[in-house]
Amino acid sequence: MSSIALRPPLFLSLEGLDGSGKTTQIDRVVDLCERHNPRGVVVTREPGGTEVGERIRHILLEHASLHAQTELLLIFAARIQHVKAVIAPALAVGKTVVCDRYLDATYAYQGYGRGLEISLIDALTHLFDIPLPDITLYFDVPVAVALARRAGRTADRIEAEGGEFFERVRQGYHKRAQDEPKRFLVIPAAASLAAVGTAVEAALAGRL
Ligand code: Z5A
Repeated sequence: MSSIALRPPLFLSLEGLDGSGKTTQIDRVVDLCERHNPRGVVVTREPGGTEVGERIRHILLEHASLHAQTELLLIFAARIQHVKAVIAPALAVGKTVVCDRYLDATYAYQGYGRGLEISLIDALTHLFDIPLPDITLYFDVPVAVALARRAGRTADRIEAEGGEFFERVRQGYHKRAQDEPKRFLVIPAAASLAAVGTAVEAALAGRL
């Protein structure tokens, strides 16, 4: 068995549709992680997490028109920088990393949402040695709930997609969760704030 398999789960990602409430719950996740890891917790996000990554995020969310393949490669460019400059160094010194969106978002949005080949995302992941999180908290809400929670907010380029796009994205997340039931902790996130918080704590109990 490799030493990586023996280390405690240190790399957590949060995933879900926009409006799923993942960012609202991130402080609770970070508090729980801090209690279990005296070496500390690094909180980060994708796209972003580095100076160049934040610049790429701006292009991704605000540029009027991008080809789907351009979008995919920009996301991977930001991710490579993020892994090398932030995630891997933090994990190497035993810190916990909590990342608001990561690789599964690429499968869900660019793969299922945009219709790019899943094998292309697999290949890029393999080619650039992108690590998988140990635990992914997936905040599952029906598309209608996510859209209602975002109502009144100015939509960025990706948020401006229609309901059918987000139905495909949700299917993509469900497929990822089905394929990797040990890594994915599915949180029913259409419930009240308090109920979602309790579900997060229950899901992480004994896993940190
Ligand atoms: N993207 C991509 O396409 N490919 C990739 O590989 C990656 C990302 C990594 C930016 O992500 C975009 O990047 C995203 C996918 C794409 N675009 N889209 N569309 P982001 O995570 O930065 O953006 P976001 O998803 O829009 O995050 P967000 O605005 O932080 O949404 P959220 O985290 O899901 O929800 P929230 O902000 O916590 O909550 C939304 C609202 O609902 C807020 O008013 C809350 O007070 C409310 N809320 C939260 N929980 C509840 C409950 N339980 N009940 C009632 N109301 C609630």
